[in-house]
Amino acid sequence: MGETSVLTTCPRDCYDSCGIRVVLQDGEIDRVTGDADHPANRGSLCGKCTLAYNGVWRDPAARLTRPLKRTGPKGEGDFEEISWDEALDIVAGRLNALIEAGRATDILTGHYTGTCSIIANQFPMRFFNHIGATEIDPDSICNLSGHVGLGYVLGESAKGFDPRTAKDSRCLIVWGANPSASGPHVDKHWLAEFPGTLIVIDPIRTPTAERADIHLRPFPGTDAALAFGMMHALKEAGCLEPTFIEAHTVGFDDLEPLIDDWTPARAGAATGVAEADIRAAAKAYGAGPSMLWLGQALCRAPTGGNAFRTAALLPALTGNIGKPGTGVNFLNGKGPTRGMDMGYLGRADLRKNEAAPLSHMDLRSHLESAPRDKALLLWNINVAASNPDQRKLLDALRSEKLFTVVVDLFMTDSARYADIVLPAASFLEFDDIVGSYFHLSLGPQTKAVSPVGEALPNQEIFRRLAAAMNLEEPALFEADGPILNRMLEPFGLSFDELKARGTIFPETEPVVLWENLDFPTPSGKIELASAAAEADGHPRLPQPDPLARPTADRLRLLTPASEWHMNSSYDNEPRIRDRTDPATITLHPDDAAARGLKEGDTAQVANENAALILTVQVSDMTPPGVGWAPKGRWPGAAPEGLNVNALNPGLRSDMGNSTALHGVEVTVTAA
Ligand SMILES: Nc1nc2c(c(=O)[nH]1)N[C@H]1C(S)=C(S)[C@@H](COP(=O)(O)OP(=O)(O)OC[C@H]3O[C@@H](n4cnc5c(=O)[nH]c(N)nc54)[C@H](O)[C@@H]3O)O[C@H]1N2
Ligand SMILES: Nc1nc2c(c(=O)[nH]1)N[C@H]1C(S)=C(S)[C@@H](COP(=O)(O)OP(=O)(O)OC[C@H]3O[C@@H](n4cnc5c(=O)[nH]c(N)nc54)[C@H](O)[C@@H]3O)O[C@H]1N2
Ligand code: SF4
Ligand SMILES: [Mo]
Repeated sequence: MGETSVLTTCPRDCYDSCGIRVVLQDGEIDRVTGDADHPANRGSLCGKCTLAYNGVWRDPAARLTRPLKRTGPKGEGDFEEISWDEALDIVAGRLNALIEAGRATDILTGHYTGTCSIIANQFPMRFFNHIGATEIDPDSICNLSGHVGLGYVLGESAKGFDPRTAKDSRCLIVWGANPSASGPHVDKHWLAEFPGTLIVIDPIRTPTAERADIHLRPFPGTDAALAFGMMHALKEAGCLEPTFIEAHTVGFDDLEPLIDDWTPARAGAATGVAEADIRAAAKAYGAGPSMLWLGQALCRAPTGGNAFRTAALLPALTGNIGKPGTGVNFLNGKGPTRGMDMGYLGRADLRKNEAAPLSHMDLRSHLESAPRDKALLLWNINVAASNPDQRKLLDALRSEKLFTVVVDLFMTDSARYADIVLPAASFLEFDDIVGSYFHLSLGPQTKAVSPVGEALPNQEIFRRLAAAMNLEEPALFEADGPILNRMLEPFGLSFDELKARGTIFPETEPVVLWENLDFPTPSGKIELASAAAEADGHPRLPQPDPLARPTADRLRLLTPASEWHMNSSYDNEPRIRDRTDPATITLHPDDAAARGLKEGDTAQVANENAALILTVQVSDMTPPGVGWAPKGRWPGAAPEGLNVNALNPGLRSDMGNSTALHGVEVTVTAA
């Protein structure tokens, strides 16, 4: 057979959705590399995936290869291999017993974006919808506050701008995103080639911030005050667009007094940003056409929903939306921006449990509440590493009463607490479709090799479980092939044609989203003031008030995306461990000096919830009052058995019952 290659698409939770070329020798994978012709990554893969996809992801010794049954105490990692039939019979028996007892809602499904390919990400929800299980709201661990906040303003939060329209733009604000880690090719190509003024708003001087013409460094959680200061400066400079405001927004008269109150000087005092820099940023944005990118960390403050509402006022007041080179982008959903029928995948119409989903912020307490003999099925998610309240959550997972099933590629911390572990196939091992949440593209996920051992794609696992439970709903058994073709129908393509073409843009030319300025809000306009928000218990208007700063002995802890991890993935890749050990916290030189700490010292990072020992790095990339310790390490690999999420008691944002992990405060002392 010699050398052949397969074109596929990276399905991880990343802005890039890179094109991948899998090179095979005699049908076996020789190497996983970037696709030189792919518009997003142009040949390279990120460092972390280059190592992981050529390492643990293909290493049968690192992967789960057979179903496992627990033989020792939970958390210890003692398992025996069993057959698929036996594993599915055990799970089916437990779930059917709960359903027959009228307790289907005590079956909890926790899932997120371990893989974002559409069938593996959504199809299992058909099973859970049909049996009437309780869903743990996926976005509540990530960005739900942003969706709710932006939803109040625009009526739709998953329709932003087409990045290709940047060629027509003269200014871009990147607010609370760090694509140098979270979308490295967006950073390296799209941002580097942006034709106008680049403004980055981030307390940390990230590599993305280093690219900026203007870097504003507000203290975390003070972004709304900054936005009001910018609106004041825009008004003074005559950059507000009265005609646009009149025609396409509601609530300006209510909002204007707040704008007048928040001078750039006042905003500067509240945020720590120099007044002149606020004015300079407003001037560049106001000149337009201007784009605004709202990153996912902006909504992870306790006031994150409000921050989103406030930042979204800038395009509304200056008319920077609905025209080439403008817009406000959070995430581009495949339904709202590519017309795909995403609801078909998970079949929400089959849903039997009408109750609101559970928030991840309530998972621990819910597991602790009676009756304790619930069932918890986790797939595409690693709650033991990534959820807050980690110590108590691990205690709850340790309960012998709870029945836990984990579907993953690896023996993660969560899997160690499972009764039954089921091996999932990786994206290299089955066909699917990947749609970027930044670029308006769609790419094939093409099977390159057979799954390792007995691993199966998520969707096949849940088909087999449905059969083992004697369920009869036909939708639970639909095969992948027809679903793939159905999802591509709007584009007049079959899956085989997509595979042959590689990544496509359903709209071949750049699209101006919101061009008709028709907003699905109650008023049909952009809602500067929102009665819907008020009805939900929020202020009618976005509020400028900054989040209170920590007291002098404490630091705010920021734990955003790491360059070397994909959320909690890849910490088991030895070459990534070599690059990321030991676990660090970066402190501003003044904060380090005040604590008698220097580079390389070990420090105790602690609060009411936990204490961790981390190695100190000293750099003014971190502002005074802030500690920076990126996410992604496996708690089980640390001496304490915990990671930074043990320091978060489960802080909630102001909207959506969603995580506010960047509100965590810690003391840092010499260890
Ligand atoms: N401190 C801190 N904590 C955070 C965050 C933060 O910024 N700071 N961010 C939060 C956010 S935004 C998120 S989204 C969460 C994400 O947190 P995690 O749930 O840890 O996310 P991932 O590591 O992307 O994926 C979860 C698991 O999916 C597995 N997986 C990959 N492909 C497949 C597959 O095909 N099938 C199955 N069954 N499993 C697969 C991976 O091996 C991995 O163990 O973490 C949250 N936690
Ligand atoms: N390499 C890598 N890529 C990833 C991930 C990963 O773990 N690793 N995770 C993926 C997932 S699930 C997500 S949700 C995205 C997240 O990716 P992004 O949207 O980029 O968000 P974060 O990485 O959480 O944080 C981005 C920046 O926001 C800053 N920030 C924190 N608090 C505030 C604040 O109050 N105000 C302002 N203005 N800035 C603040 C942080 O300092 C950080 O530099 O990345 C995805 N891509
Ligand atoms: S994680 Fe992101 S940067 Fe890395 S290969 Fe996948 S899409 Fe590309
Ligand atoms: Mo996320």
